[in-house]
Formats: sequence, structure tokens, C-alpha cells
Amino acid sequence: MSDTNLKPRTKPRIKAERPKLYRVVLLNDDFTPREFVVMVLKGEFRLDSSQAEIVMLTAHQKGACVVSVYPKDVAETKADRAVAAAQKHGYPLQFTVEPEE
Ligand code: TYC
Repeated sequence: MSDTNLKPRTKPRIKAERPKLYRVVLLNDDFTPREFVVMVLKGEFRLDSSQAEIVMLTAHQKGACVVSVYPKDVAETKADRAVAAAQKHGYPLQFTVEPEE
């Protein structure tokens, strides 16, 4: 009997690529009311009241603030929905969506 072992020594590795993540960044403007920004951050991005307040104030003071990170389609959908909600009220609120390094 041959003792040649023909079995592969390792299991085939099925590598699931981790989906790339994208930052949703809130941009400051001079017109959108602070309370409205907080409401959008809570409603669309599920931030709690204190997180929403901190993100809004950071954008207000520094010009922009990262809201959260998501897979690309989720990031784009959330940003689009938030902008649409603002436009409905006549506010120029804007977000950018950018890849994480
Ligand atoms: N700067 C706005 C104001 O003074 C409030 C605001 C904060 C708007 C953050 C957008 O991303 C923003 N009414």
C-alpha cells in the first residue's frame, strides 16, 4: 500500500472580503437651525441626543464632523435621505460621503 497522501493539507480558504467603509460627514452652513440638524442626526443616523448635540456643535464650530461609517450604499442612502428631509424644509444642509483609508 502506498503511503502517498493525496489529500490537500489545508482546507480551502474562502476569504470573505470585509466591505469597505465610508464616512458620512456633516457640513456646516449658516442657515439650517441647530435643532433641525440634531433631529436629522437622531432620526436618520440613530445618534442619541448627546451624540447628536456633540456632532452638530463640532460641525458648527469646525466646519465639518464625521457622523458615522457604513458600507457605501448605506452611507449614500442615509446622506441622501437627510439632505432630502432638509430640502423639504428649505434648508441647505449637506453631507459628504468619503472612503475610509
Ligand atoms: N450653523 C448653523 C446655525 O448657526 C447650525 C448648523 C450646525 C448647521 C451644523 C449645519 O452641520 C451643521 N444655525
